[in-house]
This record gives sequence, structure tokens and C-alpha cells, in this order.
Amino acid sequence: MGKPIRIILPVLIIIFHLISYAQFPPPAGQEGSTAIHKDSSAFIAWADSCSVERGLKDISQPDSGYVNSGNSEFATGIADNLIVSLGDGGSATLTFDVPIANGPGFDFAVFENAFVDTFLELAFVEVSSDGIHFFRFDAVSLTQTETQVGSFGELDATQINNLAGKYRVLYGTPFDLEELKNKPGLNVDSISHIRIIDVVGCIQDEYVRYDSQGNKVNDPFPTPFSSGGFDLDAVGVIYNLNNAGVKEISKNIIIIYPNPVKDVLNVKYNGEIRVTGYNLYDVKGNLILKEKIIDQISANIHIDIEQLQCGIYFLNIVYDNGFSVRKIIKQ
Ligand SMILES: [Ca+2]
Ligand SMILES: [Ca+2]
Repeated sequence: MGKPIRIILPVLIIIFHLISYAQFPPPAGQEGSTAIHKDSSAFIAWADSCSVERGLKDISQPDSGYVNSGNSEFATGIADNLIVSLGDGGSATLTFDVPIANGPGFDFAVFENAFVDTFLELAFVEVSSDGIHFFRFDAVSLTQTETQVGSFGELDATQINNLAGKYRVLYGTPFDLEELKNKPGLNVDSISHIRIIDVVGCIQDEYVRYDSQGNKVNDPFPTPFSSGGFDLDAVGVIYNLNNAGVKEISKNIIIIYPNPVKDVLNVKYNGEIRVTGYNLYDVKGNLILKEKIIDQISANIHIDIEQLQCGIYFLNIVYDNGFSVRKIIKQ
């Protein structure tokens, strides 16, 4: 065997091995799992409202009727094993009083009601910062696509990534907004809406849904029950405008006063940072004011907010290598 072959062959074997055994985190409680229990101190908030578009009990049977288990309110608040069923291809859109932001690592988690680690019903997850344009996490399903996973069939969590429903009841499947950071039209530091969309799970060409790599997503099908499809329990928030970024810069480097404020908000900072602009959001995450600072002449910014309605706002001060978010009360 020539020298190059002796080197290349083992490398090819290793690469082949990695591809064939590519695995994602295992079920809750196992080493390397990313599942987060509902009582984790990581969660600082939960969804505040939810609206649902139910899917059919069986998408291949138009007269099967729509699922009706639970109601949309069951998807708000802390995970409690009270769910709303989405049905085949159904969806739920959740909103949050304080917009979700991209902090270090996972930013939110979705809870389903699987009673074991292997009977899993899956859903795509999308986020939006304007309530109109939604962006989907790159879902991956490496489950075989030769045989339909049956009504009570099993799935392996290590073959599933970025799909809600990967973990059993009361354990959230987490998502990291960092993955969607550079999408035009999306502000990952002001996520106001999350949409959960049942994957259907049927592998027939007529009804199949695909993952981000073009694989058919195979999950239990048909599930012709009143509780068919993905059962949404809750969405827990790990980072929002209240805690993302605030840690990154100490309070005394940026001073904002007065707060509460009636007319002009003063922002003062010292020479340790170079402020490049600011964004002011209302409590729903709508951008109210935005300014870029090109030439930093002084270490003061004056923001006139006299015309704004009274209430709570979030001021995001953007500096050269980070940002800091403060809650502002307009009187
Ligand atoms: Ca993140
Ligand atoms: Ca619930």
C-alpha cells in the first residue's frame, strides 16, 4: 500500500463512521442531553398568549374531523402537562409580554407531553420579531424513511435535532437564536412570536413534510384521535430583554437617567466603550426609535421621548462589541 493510501484510507473510514453514527443529544436524564426540566431556574418567563389553528385528526382522511383536545390557554404559563393538540400540520402561535432575546446558549424551550422517551410527536419551530415574517430553525430528522412510524411507533431522540417534542413530558427542547442571527428581516434580540407547526409525520409523498436537509420527517402516523399530532404544553423563556446582555456590561459604565422619565432620557457612558447606536422597543417588542451614532463626539446621548405614550419600554444601547438593555418607565 502506497503512503498516501495508508493515510487517506483511515481518514475515510473515520469520516464514514462519523456520518453513519451522527447523533444528536439523547433523552432527558442521559449524559449529553439538552433537555431542561420545567422547574429549572433557567426559565424566567412563559408564553403569555396562544392562538391555535387545528389540523385534521388524519390528514389523509378529509372527513376525519379536526382535533379538539385541550385549548390554547393550556399552552400559556409554566409547563403543567395540560396541552393543546395541534393535529396533522396544525400550528400554534405564541406571544410574549417581554420579547425573547439571544443570550449565551439556549434562549427558549418547547414542552410536549410524551409519556415516555420514545413515543415522540414532533413539530417545527419558527420565530418572528414582527409577527408577520417567521423564520424556521433548521430541523433535522435522521429517522429511517423506508417504513412509516406507526400510530404508537417509536422514535430515537438521538436522530432528531431542532424539532420540538424531542423530550418527554415536563422536559423542554431548547433552541438557540444564535442559529438564526443573520437572517434579514429577523431581530433575534426582539422575538415577539414563536410558531409551533406539527410535522404531520406521514412519509407518503402527498402528505410528507421535509426537514432542512430534504429528509422526510417520519413520526407516528396516523394519529386519528381527538389529541392527534403535536401536543403543546408550554414555551419557557431563558433570555429576554430583561436579562440578555445586561450581564455583559456593568451598570456603572452606562448610566441612564432620569428613570422614570417624562421627556428627555440621558444616556451617559465612560470611555471604556464606544457606543454605536440605540434602539427603543415598546413592551411588545415593536421598534419605536432607532439611531446610529457614527462620530462619537461626546459620551452623552439625549433621547427625546416626550411624545411617547406612558408605559414600559426597553432601551437597547448598542456598543462596539455588545449591547445592554434597560427597562425604561415613561411617565
Ligand atoms: Ca442564544
Ligand atoms: Ca400547559
